[in-house]
Amino acid sequence: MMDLSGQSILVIGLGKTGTATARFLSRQGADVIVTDEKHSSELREPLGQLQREGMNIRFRPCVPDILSDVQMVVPSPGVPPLNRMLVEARHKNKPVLSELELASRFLKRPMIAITGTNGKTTTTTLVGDILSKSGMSVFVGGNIGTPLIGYVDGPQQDDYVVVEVSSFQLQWTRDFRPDVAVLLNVTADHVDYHGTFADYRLAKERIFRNQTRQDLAILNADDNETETLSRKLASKIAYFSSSRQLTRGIFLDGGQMVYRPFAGETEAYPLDMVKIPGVHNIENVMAAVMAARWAGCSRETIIKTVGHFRGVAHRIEYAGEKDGVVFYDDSKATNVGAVLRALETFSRPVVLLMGGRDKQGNFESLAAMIEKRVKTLILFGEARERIAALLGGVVETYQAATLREAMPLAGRSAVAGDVVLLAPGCASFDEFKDYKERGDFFKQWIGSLS
Ligand code: UMA
Repeated sequence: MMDLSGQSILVIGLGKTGTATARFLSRQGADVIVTDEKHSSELREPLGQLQREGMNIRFRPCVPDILSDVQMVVPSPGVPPLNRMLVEARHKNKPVLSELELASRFLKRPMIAITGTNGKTTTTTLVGDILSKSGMSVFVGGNIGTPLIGYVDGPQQDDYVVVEVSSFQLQWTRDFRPDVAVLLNVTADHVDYHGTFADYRLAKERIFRNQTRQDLAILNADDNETETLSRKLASKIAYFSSSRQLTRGIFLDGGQMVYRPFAGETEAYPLDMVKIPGVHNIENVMAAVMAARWAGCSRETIIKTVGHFRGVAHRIEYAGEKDGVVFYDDSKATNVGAVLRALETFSRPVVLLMGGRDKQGNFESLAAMIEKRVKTLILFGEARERIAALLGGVVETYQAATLREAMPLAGRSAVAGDVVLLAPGCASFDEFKDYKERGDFFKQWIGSLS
């Protein structure tokens, strides 16, 4: 723990993280300066809230001058490392710590931290579920929604803390040391923020940096960089693989997931307990099983909880079945990359619902995958004509003005054995408040079929 009282600390960004951080620091007796690239008039809500709570904070416009008076800087995750305030802070030798780093210094509970380009929300949620079903009390937070700093500001009464951590939060860590750290996969993402792919990867690997022999690192044996990484780690290592057998770790063998914690000892899990689709989800479950076993959960509770787990809402979420047609809600797929990932998940013919408010996505890049996986394309919303012009000729295509009108078309196009997938590749705002309302509408419509 560190003594923050009387210290002058600058918090950059007044979103979820910055607001919770400013509150925490003020309660610790620090002299808190908050700044944001937005004008204070756009920040009436968070500023007003903190002031009503009696927090000792001052707002200053976001210019490097304000750094002279501070002893430490806590940037919000969304502030890129090359932001001029951060460059200047380092130039002036001011320590820069992320909210995650700060929070972990005050954390008193054991922590399971999960990162990766894809699947971290699913895995974090699942680990949280298994631990709770095992009778433990758990705080689930981090990048998934509630910053960890808010948790350490409270009584910290839970048995475990399970946090989703992003490369943005890991960037400014120093002593951060989770008891269990999971790296699911690393593929290109957020390069605009980190500068290069190598830097993005290095930020993710910081999750293991301070682990010791008492701690567990869970790694993807199928990732090319894993071998190099594992040589650098002091932690115990548990591997998962969806493509080959392992002497230690968890892997697939026929219809089973086999966990071999030590050479010679094995534990089997039926593969059909996994109800969420795609190999990537099998990998997420594998990582979750090892984290949960480490935390003392039983095999039986794991099988039961995984069997009931339907994934995270609106992310390739199983939404129901009618006459042999299975429906999936991927309303969260608001860009072309996410549509591609969703389509890779299915081997059965797909009736794809795509459209909404256009974000000028490069839909043409979907052509090959659509030809391979999609049987019928149903386009809706403002973007429908542009998408039709780019992709309409590839497979049978229909258009409807709204998702509401598109749904019956999808219902009629699908036969037993098909998948109906809502993966819009667009924003929802032309018809709905947000992607959640769009996904809920889709699920209600399916519910009304039976
Ligand atoms: N701001 C600046 N300067 C900048 C950038 C931002 O002043 O250079 C200000 C903005 O004007 C705004 C505030 O900072 O007022 C926003 O801060 P933020 O973007 O860090 O957002 P938060 O509300 O604090 O939310 C963050 C995470 N956001 C990002 O990492 C971009 C949320 O993850 C997370 O849920 C939340 O903390 C709680 O931990 C979102 C996300 O998209 C879901 N994460 C990325 C991902 O999952 O891929 C990493």
